[in-house]
Amino acid sequence: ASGAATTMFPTASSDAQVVNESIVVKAGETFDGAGKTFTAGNALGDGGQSESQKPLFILEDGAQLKNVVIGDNGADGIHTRGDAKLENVHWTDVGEDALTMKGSGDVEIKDSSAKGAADKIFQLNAPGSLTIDNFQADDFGKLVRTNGGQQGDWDINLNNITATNGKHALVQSDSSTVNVNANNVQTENVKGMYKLPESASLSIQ
Ligand code: ADA
Ligand code: CA
Ligand code: CA
Ligand code: CA
Repeated sequence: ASGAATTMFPTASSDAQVVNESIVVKAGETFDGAGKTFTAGNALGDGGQSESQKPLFILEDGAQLKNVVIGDNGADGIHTRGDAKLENVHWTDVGEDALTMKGSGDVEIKDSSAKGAADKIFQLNAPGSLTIDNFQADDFGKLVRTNGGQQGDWDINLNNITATNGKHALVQSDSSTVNVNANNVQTENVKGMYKLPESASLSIQ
């Protein structure tokens, strides 16, 4: 598609399923939320900026997550432990962050959205690739952040993105070997844009 991302921001359902123990999607399996809203209970955290919160979902290597709305308590969002695919996943109010790559792998996210991130949406703590296609972000600090001060081989591919009202950066990394490819990224009121070391590779189309 050559236009902006077409994904909408759904609203959280008032009869959300409260998650008090992280839901583990086992290696190679698919969790289909059928469009339901899942919100964190207090056992996972309060959705603020405390780093000790737990995720609603843990995706083991090769797991897929689809048709999920994460509701008003986003806690520590989603953790991936290897390769993962997400489709039609929406964060209505990002908690500490929305998704963390905890294990190296290739993570693909499509037809999804996130808003209300006091700081990061995607936090990359292990090397690998993050490929996002057809995604809307609004009201965030950073869309993508590789772990502060860390070196690693990351490939970050942004395709068909609409990002509005970003406070710090679209992509920020301290890694001298990060590669960022941006294809049809539309932004409005996003401060900082690409904050990367000189040696990083950045391709914008
Ligand atoms: C911060 C913190 C890291 C890590 C990260 C995260 O960047 O400095 O240690 O906790 O958040 O994964 O949320
Ligand atoms: Ca954090
Ligand atoms: Ca976090
Ligand atoms: Ca929030």
